[in-house]
Amino acid sequence: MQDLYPSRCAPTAEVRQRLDPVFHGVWNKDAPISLEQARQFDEQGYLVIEDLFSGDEIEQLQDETHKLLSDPSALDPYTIITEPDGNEVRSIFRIHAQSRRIARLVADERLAGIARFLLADDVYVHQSRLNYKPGFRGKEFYWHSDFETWHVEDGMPRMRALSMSVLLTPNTPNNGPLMLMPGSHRKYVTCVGETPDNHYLTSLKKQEYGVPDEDILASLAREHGIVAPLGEAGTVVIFDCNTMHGSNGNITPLPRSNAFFVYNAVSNRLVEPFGGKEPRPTFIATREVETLRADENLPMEAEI
Ligand code: 6CS
Ligand code: FE
Repeated sequence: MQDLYPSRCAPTAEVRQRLDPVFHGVWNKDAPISLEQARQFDEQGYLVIEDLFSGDEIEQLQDETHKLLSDPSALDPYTIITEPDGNEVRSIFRIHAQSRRIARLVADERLAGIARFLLADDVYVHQSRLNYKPGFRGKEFYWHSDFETWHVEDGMPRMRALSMSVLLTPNTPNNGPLMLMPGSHRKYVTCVGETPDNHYLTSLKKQEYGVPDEDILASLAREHGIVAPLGEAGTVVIFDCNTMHGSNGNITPLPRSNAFFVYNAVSNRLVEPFGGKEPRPTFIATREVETLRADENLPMEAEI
């Protein structure tokens, strides 16, 4: 398959044009979001939706994530990523396959239906994770485009995927909220440097390859600015696979915990990584596509 988005293969970094639509569909009156929201996502590369869930559902989700964190022994050990300089849990990957409540949430029509609409295709979960960013010790996530990594290291062919970050704790100006460069999703920033073997063993702790150079980041920030969507638990931040984003460390006592669900179009399923290395493990990048079905929409309270 032709590599339309080559990266980490040239001596210098470049800013290239995006070749794919952002909103892949056409708005209609039965859409799950308004025309303004669809335009916001298409033009800015992100969208914030509040009040999708009831207070009870948010509490259920917080209880579930506390349970996951409090009993890591019940999890697949390789899905637990600790902070680079300590044993605090930084992320837990593949949570939709390790928690039935989260499996229901990720398939919930209020989320998957929006992903299906924006990607104009059936969808599956490419990746899910809890980023805990604990108080005092949660480290940063440096600037990056998710798609650049998913293309080079996982073999995601086109830009037809999006992330939904469900805030589990209040995201305040101080505790390391997600930062995005609005509009940056329409440019493809290539990176330099050969990807190390088994790069994920370090990149999920601290990413040093597949990060743009500072001159390009500075010019993107000058042109697009930086926003940090804040909100209470339950707020959902939807962002395109190629929107430049990152987040600062958290030295406040308050954790900044978010659940991330990455929806990929079924037509955009992974092929061989374009970077030529071994594919990353499936706990990071799903290779067995299980299409999410609209009828699997059980309220989170329901016990299976
Ligand atoms: O490598 C990845 O897939 C993960 N890394 C980051 C910093 N964001 C996307 C994803 O969680
Ligand atoms: Fe990311």
